[in-house]
Amino acid sequence: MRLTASELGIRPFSNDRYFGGHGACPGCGAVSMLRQVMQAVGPKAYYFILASCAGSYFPGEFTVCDSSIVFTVYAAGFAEAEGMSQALELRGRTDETVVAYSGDGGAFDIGLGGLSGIAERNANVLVVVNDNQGYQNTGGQQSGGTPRGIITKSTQPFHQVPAAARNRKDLLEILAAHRVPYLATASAAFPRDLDAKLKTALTCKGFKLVHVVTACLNWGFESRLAVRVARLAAETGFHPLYEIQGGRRYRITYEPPFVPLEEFTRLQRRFQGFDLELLKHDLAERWEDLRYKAARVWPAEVI
Ligand SMILES: Cc1ncc(C[n+]2csc(CCOP(=O)(O)OP(=O)(O)O)c2C)c(N)n1
Ligand code: SF4
Repeated sequence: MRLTASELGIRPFSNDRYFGGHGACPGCGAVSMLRQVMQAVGPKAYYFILASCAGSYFPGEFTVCDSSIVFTVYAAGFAEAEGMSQALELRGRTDETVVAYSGDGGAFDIGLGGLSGIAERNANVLVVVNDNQGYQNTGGQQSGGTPRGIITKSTQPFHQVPAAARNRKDLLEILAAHRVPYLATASAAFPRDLDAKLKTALTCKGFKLVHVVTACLNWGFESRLAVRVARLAAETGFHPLYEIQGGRRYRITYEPPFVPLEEFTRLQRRFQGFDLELLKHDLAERWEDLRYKAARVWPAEVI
């Protein structure tokens, strides 16, 4: 016997790609980002979700989106997405999009080998990295994307490595070295910028990645403040918004007013006892590097 969608308790499809009923923490900054991603990508899409908090954004009991979802593992997730894009291509189904969706732990650390592989092969996949600056689904441990000095569940009790002696990976720089068609950073609190970048990404055949920093409640802010925290991340220069075409052409898409960093840090517990000067130094260096690269003029034939 075949049951209709309403008999199964599944909500009817609407113009919204992502419905209410998710299982994320109330106030999670990633959910509005995911909603924006799904709206921009449209219904004909396959999402490969690497192990992360996103498992709770799609609880499974009730459909909360109208695209196909595959929950997968760190080591294979990116390659599975590539395989799907190849299968669709072989069948001439070029109007469908394959998305690999990963946390920073998956993209910066555990799945980095797979990510590098599909970037090298220029797989026709849109990668969305939900960077909440830690392994948040397992309680908030430090990842390769956690800025230096920030207190996480795994750094706080031990302080084995002094903050100044640690490094942070720059994922976009790693991928720019692969010379992929399109890379961008974005923020859920800047929806027009995010939407424009997703649309640009979707016009590129091959590898494209949008790296979104989203506010996570494990950062220790009030749940109503996720959008404000995400907005301040960009306004203070903590999270620069830019894009890179062909691994070389950098463009800063938002010139921040450089609101004092303290406006951002004072809202979050993870910055308690934190060496703000270290962060200011890192940000100044990052901006100098970014401006240098954005000012560089490449000959027209170099993509
Ligand atoms: C190989 C492997 N190691 C560990 C885990 C346990 N695990 C599940 S989700 C998760 C955290 C993921 O962190 P991240 O990728 O940053 O995504 P977030 O949860 O922060 O959204 C971990 C460690 C796993 N599923 N597979
Ligand atoms: S732990 Fe953080 S990222 Fe995960 S659902 Fe909760 S608020 Fe969102």
